[in-house]
Amino acid sequence: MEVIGPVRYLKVIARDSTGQGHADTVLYQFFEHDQLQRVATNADLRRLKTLGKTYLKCAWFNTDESEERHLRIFSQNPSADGTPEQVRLHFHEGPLIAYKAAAQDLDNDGELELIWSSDVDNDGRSNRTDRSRVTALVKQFLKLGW
Ligand SMILES: [Ca+2]
Ligand SMILES: [Ca+2]
Ligand SMILES: [Ca+2]
Repeated sequence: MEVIGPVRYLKVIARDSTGQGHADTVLYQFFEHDQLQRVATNADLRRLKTLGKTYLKCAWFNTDESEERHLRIFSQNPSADGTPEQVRLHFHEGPLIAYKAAAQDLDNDGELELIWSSDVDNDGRSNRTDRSRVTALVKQFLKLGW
């Protein structure tokens, strides 16, 4: 059980704003020590475009204006060499983690070669597509340098 949450994370929230049964809107918030630091700037939004598209495919969204369902994504660098050894994805339902995924750089060569994932895109199957979605989210998140 994790008592201490990540120092910094990106919170990603998707919504079905038109009531069509699928998410169409993505919001991004940058958190540090569980305090909102800022919302995404236009420059962030450009860099987050691909991440948002991938996240929409995960079908983890809210049907109202809430933030109940969201993703918290963050990196960990226990070796303190400046390049993360792990990136973790927590898919939240309110304060609870509904499911998780992670990528790890086992040999600390800068490549995150190990992917843990379940059915991150909620299509009822846990397969390579889920792993590729995790890989894409992780890559796009790392580009932010948050
Ligand atoms: Ca490293
Ligand atoms: Ca590696
Ligand atoms: Ca799946």
